[in-house]
Amino acid sequence: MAGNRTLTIIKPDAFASGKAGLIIAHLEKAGFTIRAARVLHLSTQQAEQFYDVHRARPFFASLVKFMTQGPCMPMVLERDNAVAELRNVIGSTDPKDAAEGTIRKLYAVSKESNAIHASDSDENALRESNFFFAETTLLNSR
Ligand code: FUP
Repeated sequence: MAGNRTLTIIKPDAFASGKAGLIIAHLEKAGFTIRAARVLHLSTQQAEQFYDVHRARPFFASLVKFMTQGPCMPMVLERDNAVAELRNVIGSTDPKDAAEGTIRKLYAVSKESNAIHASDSDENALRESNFFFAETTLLNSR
């Protein structure tokens, strides 16, 4: 899947406030196709494992608490140059710094409650997709 697939999560803040539909519409308008999707409520252990790279950071405990506060919606998305294109569409981590029209500018509340996750490399896209989805649940490209 390297190159044309990436992993996104509609985070608990955006999911709880009813923004999932708007965010999916935004992603589809930006040329992404949904190849897998589910709704789940992460356990503390799952959130810690997903964000393991940030374990030593001061915001880690708060981030885990935020990600486990309610259901979220991971999806595997496909389009050309998927990782870089999705990073452009979501905008900067902190909505204060995000460009106009990006998903975080439109829907994020703060640097922590920032509405959406996107993989930052092809390697992480594969790792994160495997975290949520079995290979057999992924649709193949036509
Ligand atoms: P991003 O790739 O834009 O999601 O940002 P990072 O990988 O740097 O951070 C992962 C998540 O940690 C962010 F989405 C939100 C959270 N975070 C904070 O809560 N505080 C910070 O100072 C940095 C990140």
